[in-house]
Amino acid sequence: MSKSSSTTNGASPHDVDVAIVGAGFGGMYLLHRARELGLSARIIEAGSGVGGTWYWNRYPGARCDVESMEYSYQFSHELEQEWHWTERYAAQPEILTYANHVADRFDLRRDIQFDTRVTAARFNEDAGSWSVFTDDGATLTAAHCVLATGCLSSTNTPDFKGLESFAGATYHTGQWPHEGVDFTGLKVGIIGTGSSAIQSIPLIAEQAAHLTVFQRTPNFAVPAHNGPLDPEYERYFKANYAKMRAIEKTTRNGTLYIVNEQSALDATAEERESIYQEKWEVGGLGFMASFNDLLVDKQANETAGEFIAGKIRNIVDDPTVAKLLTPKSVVGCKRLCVDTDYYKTYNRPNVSLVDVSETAIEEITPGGLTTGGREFEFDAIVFATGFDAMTGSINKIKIRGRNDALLSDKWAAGPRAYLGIATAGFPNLFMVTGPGSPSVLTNMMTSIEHHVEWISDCIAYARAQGATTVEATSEAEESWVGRVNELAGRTLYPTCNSWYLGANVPGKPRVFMPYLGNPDYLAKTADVAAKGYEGFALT
Ligand code: N01
Repeated sequence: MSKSSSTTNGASPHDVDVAIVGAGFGGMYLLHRARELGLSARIIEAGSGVGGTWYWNRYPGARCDVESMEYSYQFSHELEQEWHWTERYAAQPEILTYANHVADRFDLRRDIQFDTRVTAARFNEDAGSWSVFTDDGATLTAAHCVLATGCLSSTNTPDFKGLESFAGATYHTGQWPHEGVDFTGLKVGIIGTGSSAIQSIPLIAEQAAHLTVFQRTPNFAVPAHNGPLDPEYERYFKANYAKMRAIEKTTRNGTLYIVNEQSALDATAEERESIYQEKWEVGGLGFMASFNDLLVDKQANETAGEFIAGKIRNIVDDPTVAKLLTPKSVVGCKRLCVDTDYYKTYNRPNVSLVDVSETAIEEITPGGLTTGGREFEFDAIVFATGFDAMTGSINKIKIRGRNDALLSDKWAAGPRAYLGIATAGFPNLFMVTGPGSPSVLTNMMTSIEHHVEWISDCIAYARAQGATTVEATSEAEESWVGRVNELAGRTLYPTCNSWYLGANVPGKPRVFMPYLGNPDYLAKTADVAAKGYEGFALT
C-alpha cells in the first residue's frame, strides 16, 4: 500500500492519514471529506460494492422508512439537484443505485478496497497511529482509524438446535442473495416479525405455496402509503432543500416530522381519534409525532396502541389472528414498522401465523422445524431475526488501544463512548453514528453526515494544533454515558426487549444505546468543537 502523500506536515510514516472501515454512506462521505481536507484515506470494505446496509439487505420489499427526498446526502448541492427519486419511499435497489452514483460521481472507488474484511486494529503507542489488519493478511497503517461500520450490519441468527441439519435453503434478510430468491410453489417458514419480516412477508406470500410466520413478539406497523413521487413535491423540495435540511436539524429524529406539542391525555377521545386517523392516512413514522408524550407516558401511549389495535381488528378477518398480531407493549418502544399490506396478508389462505412466545422454536429439523410439539415442513426458511445492533460490527473487530486493551472487553457491560464518537483509551479512533449518539433514532443520512463532518473537522483541528493524538477523556465519557442512560430512563424505551437495548441478542448487556434528543445533541457537539474539542485530550 502506498505511503500517504498529502499530509499537512510533509512525509508521513503511515500508509494513509485515515483508514476507514466500511463503504456505506458514512465511509463514502468520509473518504470524500478527507480528500477535501487534503488527507489521504482508504476504505476497507467486506462487500464487493458500496452501499453498506443497502448492499446487504436485498430481501423482497426492502425499502427505507424515511422518505426518499430526505434520505440523501446534503453536502453537494449539485448531487441534490441532479438525483431523481421515483417513489415516496425508495426501495433498496434504487438506494443502492444512488450509492453507486455517488461513488462514481466523486471518484471514490480508487480508494476503496472491496472484498476485504477488517479483522483487527491495534493502536501503536509509540507512533500514535493505527495498524489495521485485514483477512487477506495485509496491514494498513494510518494516523486515524474511523469505524463506519453501520448500526445494523452484523446479522443475528439465533443458535437454533439442528440449524445445520435443514435440508432446504435458508436465508437471512440481512444477507440476501444478490440474484434474488424465487419462492414460487415452495413451502416457506419465516422467523421474526420485525421491520424486515413485515416488509418481506407480503411479497413472499404472493409467491409461496404456503408461508408460515413464526412470531415471538408482535410489532406495531403503520401504513407507508408508498407510491410514485409527486413531481410537484419534488420540485418544491429541490427549490427549498436548504430550508428543509434546516428544519430537520430542529426535530427529534432529524426528519420533517414536527411533533404536535400536546399531550395525548389533554385531547378529547374524538380529537385523538381524528389526529391518529390523519397520521394513519398520511402514513409513515410521522405517526409517532401525533402527541408529545407518546414515549414518556404509558397512559398516553396506550391511546395510540388502542388506535392501531382497532385498525388491526378491522383489517384482519380472523379475530384470533388479529389478537395475536396486536402488541401488548408500548408503541414505538421497538422501532415502529412502516408496512405495505402487512396485516392484510394474514387474510390470504396460504399464510398462517404461529405464536412462539410461550413455546419457543425447539429445533430445526432436516424437514423444517418443531415448536410446541408440532412439526412444520418447509422447503425454505427465512431468518428475519435482526441484528447485533450498534456494537456488533465494532466488537467483531479485535480493536486494541492503549496498553493492548481490547475494546470488546472495555464494552463487556455495554458500550461506553463520548458523544458516541470516541472512546477513552483508544486515541485517534472514531465511530460514525456510534453508541451514545442519536443515530438509529434519527434520519441516518443526516446523522451520518453530521458525524463525518464533525470527525473530519476534529482530525483537521488536531493536526493544525500539531497534535498527534486526540482521545476522549474518561471523565467526559463517564459523564456522557450517564447522560445517555438518564435520558433513556425518563422514557418508556426501557420497557420492552428491543434491539436499542441489545435485548434481542442472548447474553448481550441490556443497555439503551442511542442518545435521545437530536437538536440537543447537535448543539452539544457544536459546543464541544467550539471549545477546542472539550472532553478530548490533544497531545
Ligand atoms: O430485526 P428486529 P429487523 N425465536 O430485531 C425475532 C431496521 N430496518 O431486521 O421481538 C423467534 O426488529 C424477534 O422477536 P423478538 C429498522 O431500524 C429498517 O426486522 O425479539 N423469533 C423479532 O420479531 C429495524 O428496527 C428497515 O421477540 C426471534 C425479529 O426476529 C431494524 O432494522 C427495514 C428469535 C427481529 O426483528 C431491525 O429490523 C428493515 C428467536 N430465537 C429493517 N430471535 C427500513 O424500513 C429473534 N426473533 C429502513
